[in-house]
Amino acid sequence: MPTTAFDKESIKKSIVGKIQRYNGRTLEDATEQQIYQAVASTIRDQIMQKWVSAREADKTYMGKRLYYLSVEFLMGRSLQCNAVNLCSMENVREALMELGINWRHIFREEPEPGLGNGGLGRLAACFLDSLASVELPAMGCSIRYEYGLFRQRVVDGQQVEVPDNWLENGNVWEVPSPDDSVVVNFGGHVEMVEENGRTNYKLCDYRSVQAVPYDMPIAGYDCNTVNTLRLWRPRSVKENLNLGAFSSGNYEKALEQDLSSIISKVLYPEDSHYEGKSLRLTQHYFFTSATLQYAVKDFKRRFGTRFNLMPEKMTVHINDTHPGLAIPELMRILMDEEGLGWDEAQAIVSKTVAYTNHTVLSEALEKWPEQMMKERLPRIYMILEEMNRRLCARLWNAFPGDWDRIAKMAILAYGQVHMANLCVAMSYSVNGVSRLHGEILKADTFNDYYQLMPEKFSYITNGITHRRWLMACNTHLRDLITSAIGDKWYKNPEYLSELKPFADDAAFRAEFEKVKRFNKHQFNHMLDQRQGMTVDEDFLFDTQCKRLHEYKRQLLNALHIHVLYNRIMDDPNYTMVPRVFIFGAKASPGYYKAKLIIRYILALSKMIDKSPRARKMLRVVFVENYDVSAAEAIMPATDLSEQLSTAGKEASGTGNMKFMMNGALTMGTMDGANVEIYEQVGADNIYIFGMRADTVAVLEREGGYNPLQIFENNAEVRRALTQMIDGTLMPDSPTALQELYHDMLFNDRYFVMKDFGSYSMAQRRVNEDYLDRDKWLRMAVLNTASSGIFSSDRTIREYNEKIWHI
Ligand code: 26Q
Repeated sequence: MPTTAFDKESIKKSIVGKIQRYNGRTLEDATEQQIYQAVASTIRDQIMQKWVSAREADKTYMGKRLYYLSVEFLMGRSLQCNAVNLCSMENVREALMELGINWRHIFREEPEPGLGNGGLGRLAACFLDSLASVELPAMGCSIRYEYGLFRQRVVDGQQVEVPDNWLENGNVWEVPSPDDSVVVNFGGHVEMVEENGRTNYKLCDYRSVQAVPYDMPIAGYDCNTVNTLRLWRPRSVKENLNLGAFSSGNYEKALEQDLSSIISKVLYPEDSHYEGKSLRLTQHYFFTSATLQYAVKDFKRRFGTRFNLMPEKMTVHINDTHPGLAIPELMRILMDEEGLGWDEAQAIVSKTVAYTNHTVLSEALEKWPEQMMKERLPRIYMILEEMNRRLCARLWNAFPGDWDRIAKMAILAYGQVHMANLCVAMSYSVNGVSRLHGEILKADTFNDYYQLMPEKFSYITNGITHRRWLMACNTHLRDLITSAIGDKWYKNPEYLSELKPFADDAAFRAEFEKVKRFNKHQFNHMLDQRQGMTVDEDFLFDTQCKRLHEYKRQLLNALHIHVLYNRIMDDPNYTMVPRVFIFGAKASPGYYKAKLIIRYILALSKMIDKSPRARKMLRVVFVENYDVSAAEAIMPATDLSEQLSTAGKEASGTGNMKFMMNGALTMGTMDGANVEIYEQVGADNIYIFGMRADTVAVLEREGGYNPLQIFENNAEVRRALTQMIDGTLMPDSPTALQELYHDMLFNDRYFVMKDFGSYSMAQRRVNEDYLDRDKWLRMAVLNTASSGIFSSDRTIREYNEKIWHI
């Protein structure tokens, strides 16, 4: 055990002492929030000891460093996971118990930093945990948003967004590092000056914003590595504030000029959907520029001006295209500030930056109007123009005369900056996040580039940190596994496979079932706490939790529930395995159809609850404000995981892995990482349905299919759809779901109707299998036992072998 671990007695002493010093109270009089602060800062003290020595060692480190740039880090709460990683969780739990305090109550006082939308942001957070735990020197870099992703409420059967003021009570985990502040410039114009026979470019009349780093320690599991998540916070540069306007009382004008007060106000709530807002562009440049300036400073501290060493000594990894301005920004620093020539600078940059793609949806591809880029970032725009000129010359040689193709591949075309083309052309590595996704990138999305530079392309299947998503959130399953195979899987999760023989052990299966029951009970606690309701713990828990998006097909799930309801109502003898369908999903505030789908789900829930008979077999629960903390209660309690995306659309998925690890079976299409889950567990331990990606692609090329035929031939579907708009479902607003109905019949872009039959058949099999308790539990155990490969430790090791070489 690491020597810095605190024993139980010192933990108790520290907590009581802090409450006395900071709050001037005794433990008995302290609020839960105050006790939380005391417990968290006790754990923080322990991390700090390691952080100090890690930073000390860093000073003489001459190897490679990784900068992982992401516009989102969806961290979730830190206290429990930090305690787990420091091997102090047991001591903390016992210390609190002896002080007469319930640790679960204290831990939920921690506000959740929701600095991300969904998969991409949560992946970045899992990566930080794994980077530290496999002891790679890395820094995560992003923005310190004042408001995270909105909090979701349900009012009158609809989503309502509420601001998420996560910093209200301060943040125990952050430490400002003002010494590392840098200045980022916006706007202005570029002047050329001849100096010593060389043309230099100078930005004039620009507006400056200071970037101050706020650092969060990231402690690895059972080791001495403590990495850093660096969140940049803008601060106004004094000279910059419009003092004239300010002193004449024109505060609005003074503030309007103060970019710094708005840059980091709020995280944009769009997930897999691009909107060309200029403030967003400003956010992206703000944190990439700050990060790159810091990285170059650190490089120079270590290696002086031997910039040709840069590709060996640092990698800048960009999480999707959002931090893609790292490419022209590094060019700018090397040329304008360090005096390198174009060729030299480009050779370095294109060996230093690596890019991961997370989506193939065309509406999510990032593009910026050239005009906006020119006005906000004139020097960066200039560099992009020159980069584009050289790129197109090269493309012209490769594909002479093929203008269409060249325009498709260009960085600048049709008045827009194409960030994906910039990232593919100028980075040394482009990777997908599952095998299928990697293949689609090569065969389709980036096929033109793949023909030209095939060696850049790879895929690395996503993963999740088994520490948060099993060891911390499902302590009873953790202990059961450890009682069977020991604890070596904590450090090497692939050992989970040693659990496979236990699938045939009746006593083990019985214990496994008990754990699931306990977790359903814990889920009920959470649900009761959050929205004052509970569900029957005897029911099968069937869950679809993820961002709301048409391609993820929550609609398919809802339509199926609707059909089940009608079966129950129409046939007094109908029975089924009692099921609760659990949904959790935030819709982007401007995504109208996604919001309609939420209304549909909520209306179904209400309609079912009105029938005492239907309620005995069927419930629909919408978990409000689905976030990391909710997920931590939902995953362990779930029996069946719904992964219904139209094949070819979900790049990977990571929720699918969390459910599997916690012993849920997957109901899924052959999409993203579902394909690899299928390979790990085998066809007998998963429910696969629906069209394959190649079939979908063919149908799409043919311009779709005719859903009306299905409507005409399938009476159950027809009935459900009709009820959607005839007042049966929503007596108070019968026409509310008209657009959903219309889309399903005339513009079923994601093939909901097409896959319905196959989905419904697969769901029948679930019913049968669940009744056979031995069979079901055997499958569930095998899912957990096969999940080791989906630990992000494996993912990170693969990134290091294939891409980073640290
Ligand atoms: C970009 C520019 C402008 C506005 C918005 C965006 C934007 C924001 C968020 C584009 C995409 C996203 C988020 C994408 C995302 O979360 N993708 C998910 O990434 C996961 C991790 O790799 C995968 O598992 C999921 O399959 C994928 O959907």
